[in-house]
Amino acid sequence: MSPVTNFSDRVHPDTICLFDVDGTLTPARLVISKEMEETLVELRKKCVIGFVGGSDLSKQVEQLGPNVLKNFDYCFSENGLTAYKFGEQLASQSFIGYLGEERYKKLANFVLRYIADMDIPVKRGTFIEFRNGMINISPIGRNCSHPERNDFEKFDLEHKLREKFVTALQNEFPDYGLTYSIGGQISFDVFPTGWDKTYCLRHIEQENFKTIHFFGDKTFKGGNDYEIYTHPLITGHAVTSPLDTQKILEELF
Ligand code: M1P
Repeated sequence: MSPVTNFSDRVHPDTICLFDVDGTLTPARLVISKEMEETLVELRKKCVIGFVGGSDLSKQVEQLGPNVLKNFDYCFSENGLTAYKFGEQLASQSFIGYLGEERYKKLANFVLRYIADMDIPVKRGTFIEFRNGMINISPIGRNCSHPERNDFEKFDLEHKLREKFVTALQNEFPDYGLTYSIGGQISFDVFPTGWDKTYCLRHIEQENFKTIHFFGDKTFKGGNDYEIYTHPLITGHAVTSPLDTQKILEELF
């Protein structure tokens, strides 16, 4: 099959559907179902498709499959700070470029000290994950097991550890221009204010899509889908699960 270079093969070439990943295309941090894969293959015949997730590309490959760059027209990792169109990487900016080494060092030292003083049932490894467009901070550590991740989420719901951590960071670094976003189960993302999921829209601006659908599960204020879901250019869909996403797609297309 020859590679797609424009969208004229679609029934609605001026419509794009953008999807959050965790809780929208897949269960949180788990793998996409066969049914969802088939739904997306059919949808791609009708319109342009892309995903926009907070995670980095390697996690999205684990969840959406090794052919993710081929299966979506647009792949937006880290809110679009790492971006691909038709499998080709698009230009972007970096977190460290924005913050600078000195300010980052102060932030990282504060975070590691704060976590060292946290009394939580389990601690594993990778407390700060350094990505291109953001850092991800996890009090339990990113390489915990799946049961440990579920337990932490429950513990955090009760003790509000992440909320308190974010408040401490906001108080300590009021002049850094950073946004703290609790989007998943065990961590929160830290990125320059404005580099939320709306960042990805600058990569599709020149296509002049007439309709931009966005599907996400964390569309409430404070959720990491809120800014894009409420953006004036977006037709937003709040979903409760991947099955709900499929149901809404059936109704729409
Ligand atoms: O996609 C939502 C979030 O998924 C992960 O969060 P957690 O590991 O806490 O469940 C992270 O990759 C995070 O960056 C992302 O926003």
